Amino acid sequence: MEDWELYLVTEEDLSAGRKTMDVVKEAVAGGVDVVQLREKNKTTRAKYQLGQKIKRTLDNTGVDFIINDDPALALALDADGVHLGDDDLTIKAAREILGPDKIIGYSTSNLAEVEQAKQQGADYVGFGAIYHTSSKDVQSRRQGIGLERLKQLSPEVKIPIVAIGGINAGNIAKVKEAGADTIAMISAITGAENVKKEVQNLKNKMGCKND
Ligand code: TZP
Ligand code: MG
Repeated sequence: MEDWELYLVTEEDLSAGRKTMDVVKEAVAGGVDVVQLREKNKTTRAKYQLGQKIKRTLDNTGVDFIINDDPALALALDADGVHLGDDDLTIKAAREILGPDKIIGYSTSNLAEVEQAKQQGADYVGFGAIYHTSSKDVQSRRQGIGLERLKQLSPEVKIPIVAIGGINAGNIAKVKEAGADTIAMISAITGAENVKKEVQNLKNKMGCKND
């Protein structure tokens, strides 16, 4: 988690007609550090089957694998962790299912939520939507919260902050500079014409070396 720079969140419906599996392979070749299986329009069974393939692709690459929403699916896939939000199981319940070693991330939009997630045992927080996004139906109070809130937050928070929402090659450097430890994105990666090249470009813009 400490070395996560770029975090891909998958969504086949936002992948320009390509399969998520192909987007993941290209993104890994380009250098993403972590992949989250999201896929809001797939059934649990379909996510399980796709997750098994992604897991095989990520094994031995050093790229971490996170499952959105569903701790049982994360356990069944032996993923590295789960990402939760307000509608999902609590962090405590997820911890009971997954044990002490798996990563638990939690979605937040303000300092109070970050503090609460940290207290409840989250290993990292998602923070956003930084900019306006149409990739997710975000509540208006969480939409486009801006860099100032991120700046205010970053010195105080002792767990990694994963910034998300409307981030792309044009604004990624600013978000990183405002204090995000990790940058997460759906459409700027999944919708890119050349996913591998775009991931390399994004990592360069963040000032990371491509490894
Ligand atoms: N959580 C907050 S904003 C968002 C999620 C999953 C969507 C991010 O998608 P994009 O395309 O990178 O704006
Ligand atoms: Mg969720």
